[in-house]
Amino acid sequence: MYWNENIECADRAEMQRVQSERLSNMLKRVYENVPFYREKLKEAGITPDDIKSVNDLHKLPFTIKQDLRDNYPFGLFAVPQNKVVRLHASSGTTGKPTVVGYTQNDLEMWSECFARCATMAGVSNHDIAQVAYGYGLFTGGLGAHYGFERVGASVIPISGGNTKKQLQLMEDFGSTVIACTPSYASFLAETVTAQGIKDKLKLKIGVFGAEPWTNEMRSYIENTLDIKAYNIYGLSEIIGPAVSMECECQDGSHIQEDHFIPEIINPETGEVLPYGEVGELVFTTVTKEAMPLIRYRTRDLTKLIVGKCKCGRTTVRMAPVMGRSDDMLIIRGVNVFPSQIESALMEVYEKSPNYQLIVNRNNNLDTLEVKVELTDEHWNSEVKEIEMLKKRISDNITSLIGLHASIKMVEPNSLPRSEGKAQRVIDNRNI
Ligand code: DLL
Repeated sequence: MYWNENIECADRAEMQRVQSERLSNMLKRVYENVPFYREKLKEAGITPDDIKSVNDLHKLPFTIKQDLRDNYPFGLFAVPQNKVVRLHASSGTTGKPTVVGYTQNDLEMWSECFARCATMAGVSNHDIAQVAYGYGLFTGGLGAHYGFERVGASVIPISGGNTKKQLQLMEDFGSTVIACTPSYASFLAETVTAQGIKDKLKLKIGVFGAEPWTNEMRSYIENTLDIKAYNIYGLSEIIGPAVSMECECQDGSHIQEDHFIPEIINPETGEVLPYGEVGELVFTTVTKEAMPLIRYRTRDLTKLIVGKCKCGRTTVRMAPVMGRSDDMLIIRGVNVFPSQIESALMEVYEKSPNYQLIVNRNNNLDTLEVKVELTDEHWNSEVKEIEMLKKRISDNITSLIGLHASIKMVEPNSLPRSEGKAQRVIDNRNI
């Protein structure tokens, strides 16, 4: 089932024609209405007329998160304030938040994109969709809400947290779809198992995103809740959730490339990389009215997959995000992504582990500690068994990333649970 077959299954030439036309219109709009971009294009010696098609995209300058901060709050808007009907902002742990505005048409486009995604996951007007992403400045809750409504599903706008109530409504209302972060889904799965209520639930589909997650974590959630788990990707600067989504083939996420043109670049040099190579994902939004972005550097590392998918869609796909170029930890010269540690843990752990990485610097030497939460079963087992588990985890991490980590097994339920995005890393080196 497709939501918009004409575009989702368009041939390349048609897609590029649509992209080129929209790109050209967008550039004219920003040149006229956004002083920041007019200056930037002038500096690069480019006028909108120089960009004839998507093939000229690489000539345009990049936009980075700092540009949004420097123009806080509304400096990048391309429409007057009376056309802006919604504002979202990302919290940002450092500096000012990044603010994104939407016109009525932008919200329409966002709901259309989410509706395509929901349909990809098999969600329809026969479903009851529980939205456990946070509602508020974060785009997850409202983005999913209007998208599921667009396909006619019955939406439960419960927002994140309050696990007891989540499970009660899930059971009483017979929710068939759950949308939340994968770390919260893991926690829900854990609680469902602990309460022995799986048979009382009608869940079939999970729409999980907003943070990286591993295949191992997917299997844990799918097996424990007996659902199919789909990856949804997005970032507030572009729209929020629904920039891309997995179909039933689960072989990369289809990008809504008639709205957001993707490129992969070498994060060091900015050079565009060919399809299939891993690098930083960059998006140019070609239909957004309130805040169009030219070649926005997401910092997310992935690769693009071209070619018709088995589902019939032809849109370019992105592989699961393997990390962010700014999340990558460099420990004693070794590049470490939290997702690699998670994979190493999951190979020896039969459930989705709760863990935390703590990086310290002692006498100029970086150390990595991995705190792993024990299950009740392990906690009550022999010390020897826990020691064996610890050794297997340690060996696995060393063989996977080539770095020694000290492993600390901690009590069940002692690490913080997340209702939104999980905080996996505590890097004490910058303090
Ligand atoms: O996380 C939007 C969203 C909400 C996406 C709900 C999916 C579901 P931000 O808070 O601006 O927006 O964070 C964006 O989160 O650049 C990625 O680093 C990460 N991210 C989002 N989705 C995924 C995913 C929302 N499926 C940042 N896999 C992005 C890996 C993801 N990382």
